[in-house]
Amino acid sequence: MLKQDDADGTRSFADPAFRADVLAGLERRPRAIPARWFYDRRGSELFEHITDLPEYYPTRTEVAILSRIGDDVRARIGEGRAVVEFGSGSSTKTPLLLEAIAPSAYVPIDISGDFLRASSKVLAARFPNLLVLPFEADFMRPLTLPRTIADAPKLGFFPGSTIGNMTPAMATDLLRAMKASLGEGAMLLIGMDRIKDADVLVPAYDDAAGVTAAFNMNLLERINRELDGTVPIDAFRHEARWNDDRARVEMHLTATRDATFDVDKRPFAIAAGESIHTENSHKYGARDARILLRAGGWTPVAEWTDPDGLFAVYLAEA
Ligand code: AVI
Repeated sequence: MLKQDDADGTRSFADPAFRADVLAGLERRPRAIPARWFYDRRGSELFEHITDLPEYYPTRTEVAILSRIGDDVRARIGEGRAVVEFGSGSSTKTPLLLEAIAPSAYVPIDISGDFLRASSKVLAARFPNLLVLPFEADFMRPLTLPRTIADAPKLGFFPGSTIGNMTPAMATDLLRAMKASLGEGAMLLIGMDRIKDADVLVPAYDDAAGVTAAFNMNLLERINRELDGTVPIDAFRHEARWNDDRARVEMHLTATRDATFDVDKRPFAIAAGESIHTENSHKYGARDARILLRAGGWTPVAEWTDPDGLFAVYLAEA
């Protein structure tokens, strides 16, 4: 089905997987739509903005850790590794690592080919002597990496606490898939956000400027834009909740009044107070993180944190 893209007036195809996830997510109780659908163009821009917010400590804290540990990481991993990044790479974190360890090659893996190619181009221009091999794939499953790097030992890189957006079961599966993809002798450098007081965690996901609210609400706008939706946006509000039992911040879109709407010509009704669960962001204490890594088949060998213990970066070996 052709759909109008509000952002630039061009026409694009509605993703059938988006339609299927939204329809199934609105049918189920409790209602839930996977967080990966946040990241259309507008959502990605809003996420970039989130990473600069005063309340959102993870990005700047992890960047500060990575800026400090380069020599130590280099000494621990040895020479000649190929860096395999799970995700397209960030314009700040990836160069920090590449500068520090001077790898033999860099392979960013992402399911979104356009984004992957654009960010790889920028990186290749910045590191003209580095072999950059963008690889379009779903890294949640074991992969056969490009043959060019077959003989190099690998360093997997998974910053940003993105692992926190998965349930522990999914995170364990992903760690195992990474181990299988990276092969013998691999190491993994991974960022995880730590458990802390709810009065720090909740504002990080419900900032005063309302950027995270806009990021969450954009999902409803995307449904209306791409799936013939009639969701009354003003009948929902953004909510961030700390779920202590599951050690995670949850984001919800909570109905402020009873509402009815259509998506893809299917009718839905939601009662005031009911919510659509849109994201989990799990937080890991020091021991929890090591247990998770071991459950995923990795042995932790080093860890670094910031002076306030907000965020941690782990190095593990296969
Ligand atoms: C991408 N991910 C690690 C972010 C997080 O902190 O869970 C996504 C995010 N959601 C709201 N703010 C940031």
